[in-house]
Amino acid sequence: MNVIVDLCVVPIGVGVSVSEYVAACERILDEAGLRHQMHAYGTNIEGEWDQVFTAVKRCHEVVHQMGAPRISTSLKVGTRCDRAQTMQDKIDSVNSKLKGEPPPSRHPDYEQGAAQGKELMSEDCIFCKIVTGEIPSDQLYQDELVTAFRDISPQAPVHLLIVPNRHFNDFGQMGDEQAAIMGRIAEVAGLLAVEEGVAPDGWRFVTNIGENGGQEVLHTHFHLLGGRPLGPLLAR
Ligand code: DGP
Repeated sequence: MNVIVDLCVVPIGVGVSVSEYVAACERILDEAGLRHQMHAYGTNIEGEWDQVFTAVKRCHEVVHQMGAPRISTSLKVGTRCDRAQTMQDKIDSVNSKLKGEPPPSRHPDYEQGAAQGKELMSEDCIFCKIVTGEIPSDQLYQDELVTAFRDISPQAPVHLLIVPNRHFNDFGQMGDEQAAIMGRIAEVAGLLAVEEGVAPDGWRFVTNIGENGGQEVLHTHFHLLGGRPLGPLLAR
């Protein structure tokens, strides 16, 4: 289970400046590979529950080792199971409202759904449910931004799908603000191509958009295909 926390570690009995202790904690979070954002009264951290709390424990251990006899930590903890949401998603959502723009995931169909009183969230989306684990999949990779799993109906010896955890109807709905997600998709695709053994001979990475594109599932996804010569790009 993923968690977002707001951590404020306050060493007691070490004088008025705590910055060296905060720096030590930031280093621990870096080493743990956790996404984190320091602010004036603490640090937001996101990641897998056990990894986050192991890092919090390590912060206490190290700050004690540095000479603090007491530590008083405050911690806000948030989880959600209705959909995947990162810290950046929360910020983007507020920023888009400040700019007077609809959230980036709002496709015209989404607005239409709203007008018809349909549930706006992606509850009906198969891939959102795969991301949260509500629908089982043969999952190969997941982090706070993307999930990769095997296609249920493989068209090649290796046929994986890589999806953003957050719902976008299709790739055309994604923009500049999703640069981090797109970068991660590229990175994970390269890693999985190596892991699946298709990197040496080559592979294909495609996304279908809309009806003419042959898109069946309305949640941005990339097909990673390989393991045999894939022929021309388009069926003739
Ligand atoms: P596209 O046609 O580009 O929208 O591709 C959708 C792909 O998603 C298609 O190759 C089959 C796959 N797919 C559909 N439903 C599921 C599912 O429940 N689990 C998995 N693993 N793949 C699915």
